[in-house]
Amino acid sequence: MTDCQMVLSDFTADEKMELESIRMYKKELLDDIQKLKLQIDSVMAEVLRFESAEDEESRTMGRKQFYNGKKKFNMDPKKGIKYLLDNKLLDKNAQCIAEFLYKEEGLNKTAIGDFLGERDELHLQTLKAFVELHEFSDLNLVQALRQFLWSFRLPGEAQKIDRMMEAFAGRYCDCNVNVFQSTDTCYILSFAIIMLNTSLHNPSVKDKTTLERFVSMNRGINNGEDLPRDLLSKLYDSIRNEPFKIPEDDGNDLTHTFFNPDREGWLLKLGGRVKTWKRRWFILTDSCLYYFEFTTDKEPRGIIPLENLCVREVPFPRKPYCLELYNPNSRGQKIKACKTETDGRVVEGKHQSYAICASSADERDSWIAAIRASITKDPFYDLVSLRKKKLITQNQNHQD
Ligand code: 4IP
Repeated sequence: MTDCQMVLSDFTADEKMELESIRMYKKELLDDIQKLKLQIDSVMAEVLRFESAEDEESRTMGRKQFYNGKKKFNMDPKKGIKYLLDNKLLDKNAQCIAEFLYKEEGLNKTAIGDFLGERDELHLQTLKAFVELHEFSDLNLVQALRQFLWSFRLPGEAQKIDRMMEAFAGRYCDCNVNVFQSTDTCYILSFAIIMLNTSLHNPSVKDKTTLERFVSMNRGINNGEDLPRDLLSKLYDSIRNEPFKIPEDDGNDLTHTFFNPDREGWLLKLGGRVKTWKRRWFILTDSCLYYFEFTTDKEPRGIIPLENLCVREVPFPRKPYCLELYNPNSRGQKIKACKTETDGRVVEGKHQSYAICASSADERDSWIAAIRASITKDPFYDLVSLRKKKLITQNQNHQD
């Protein structure tokens, strides 16, 4: 006989009834608990349904905001990135921004180039991180340049180009340690290749660079030594056989040109034959001055190539802040320019000089400075010659 049976048999009839009622009560409680559990489960399922609907809604909102951010970026890269950061759609660090620029589809490559070319700290770090996302190991310089120049569009400004090509050369040399003696060599050769590409594939360049000229142009750039002819010849053939593919976001070179002006703004211009002042929207880019009737016009009303021209301050009655564009070598002759007549015909300009009026002395002086810089500027030439000078001085110091 067990202890339990012994104990049970010791209970009185009343006690047994009480025990039975406790058992019943326990069972009822367990049933209630079970019911409550079921109710809790169904409430939880309901809550989850709500939460996931809310999540979905906020995901849709997030997606919408992200899409808006991309659109803003394509119109104004700085504003676009700020919007994405403010709305916590991108983390505020260079690595995240660089990955966004490198991987995200549908971004305008001109806008990427503009963003990467800026000089502020975040932009510089982003450029560094962006370049490091490129893998150049075991690629020759042309292959690496093809990859790099396809990932964004080089901006038109010399300083921006310089920073980007410097970053490219650094990355290429890190990935291919024994190819060049210094990053400057890589930098100079990269420019030589870009120029070779223009020479071989731009139909307006008549005098095509030969392999011999390409080799001789690059004499002594490897810290005073020549690069192996075999290497240069391979690079030359690669470019000759296949030009660089440059991203064309809008498929319109002119639009691109006007997207990256050196300066733009409203000015008054004096007519050529009829001396009336007209308010025109001026854009200075690529050593040309364009003027439009409206900022939104696609086609300029007039184009003035600045080659061979000079600019100076000039006084005009009742127009105190004027500048003049003139040709110092052929006074009295017409300046080479073109304009669109009101009937749409493009004709030669008829100005012997252009009188242009700004709204303040400061504005006039800024335009004069910008025009001067544009006239004398040949970004590629200047950048490369600076770098070559640096290499030569380094070598001389080395030999001394
Ligand atoms: C016109 O005067 C305008 O000033 C033109 O400027 C100017 O052409 C014409 O010069 C001048 O005759 P009216 O409109 O009063 O006739 P825009 O083309 O900006 O309207 P430019 O060459 O300055 O563009 P000529 O040289 O085309 O006659």
